[in-house]
Amino acid sequence: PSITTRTYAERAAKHPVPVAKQLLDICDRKKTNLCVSVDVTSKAGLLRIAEAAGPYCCCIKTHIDIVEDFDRDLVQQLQALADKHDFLIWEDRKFADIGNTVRLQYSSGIYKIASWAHITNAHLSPARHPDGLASVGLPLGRGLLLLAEMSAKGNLATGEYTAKNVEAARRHPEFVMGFVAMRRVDEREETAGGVAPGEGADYVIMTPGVGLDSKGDGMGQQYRTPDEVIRESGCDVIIVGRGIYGGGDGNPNEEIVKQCKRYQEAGWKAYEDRLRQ
Ligand code: 5IU
Repeated sequence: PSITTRTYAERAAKHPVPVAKQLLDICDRKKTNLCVSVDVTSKAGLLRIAEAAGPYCCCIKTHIDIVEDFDRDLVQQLQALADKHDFLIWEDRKFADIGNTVRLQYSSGIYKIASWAHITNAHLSPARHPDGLASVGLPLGRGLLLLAEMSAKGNLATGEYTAKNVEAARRHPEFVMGFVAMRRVDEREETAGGVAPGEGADYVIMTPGVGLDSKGDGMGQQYRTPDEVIRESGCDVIIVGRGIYGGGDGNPNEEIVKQCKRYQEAGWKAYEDRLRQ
């Protein structure tokens, strides 16, 4: 049976990547498939939004390198919020260099991403094997998403490139937990380059470009609804940024909570409808 007819709980029980298991369990427990993307430039703003959104989401996605006043305390506080509200942290780093370089970018420097981010992601472009990242992330129990598709208008992650991502994922079943993609890229024979999905293979598809009130942002972003993403396209997690925090330094807390509830409800309804169809 197709992955889209299985519940998050059923999939969690069998998933080979510990962090994917954790994520799917959180979705089931909190009844949410919402990942909140927080692209703000201050430590206080990031923590405030994570605190407000925490109860309603399974994951908070960060761009840590845009924070002007980054320090170790920021990631410690973020980790404490993740424990308190039961969500995972995804640093949307989009690694894209050779194995030896990404290994260092992941483990070292100011951010030491591997030390605090449960999930990170990478472009496949420079190498067919995410071995460099796996050497750092695997011992720490981290998970990797490959960028099989993107949401922006006219992006180049299509066709053969998408298929190569799916192939690469199959070579690291214990570390690659899934894909950033716009649809169920792992179940389409034509995009998988003729390679049949592995027996019991389960990839978590996390999908940006989700908005209920807008179709785009004038800078290439394209928005679809939670129903289009989860039910129609078979993706697993909706990623919502400005639709929730509002852009700039962020909406007031009451508005963030209100929008979180709205997207959580819409995403969960789409999931329940998909199980029934
Ligand atoms: N993001 C995309 N599209 C992609 C990928 C990542 O929008 O294809 I890969 C990121 C960028 C931003 C968030 O951090 O997801 C979406 O934010 P908004 O919901 O504010 O557009």
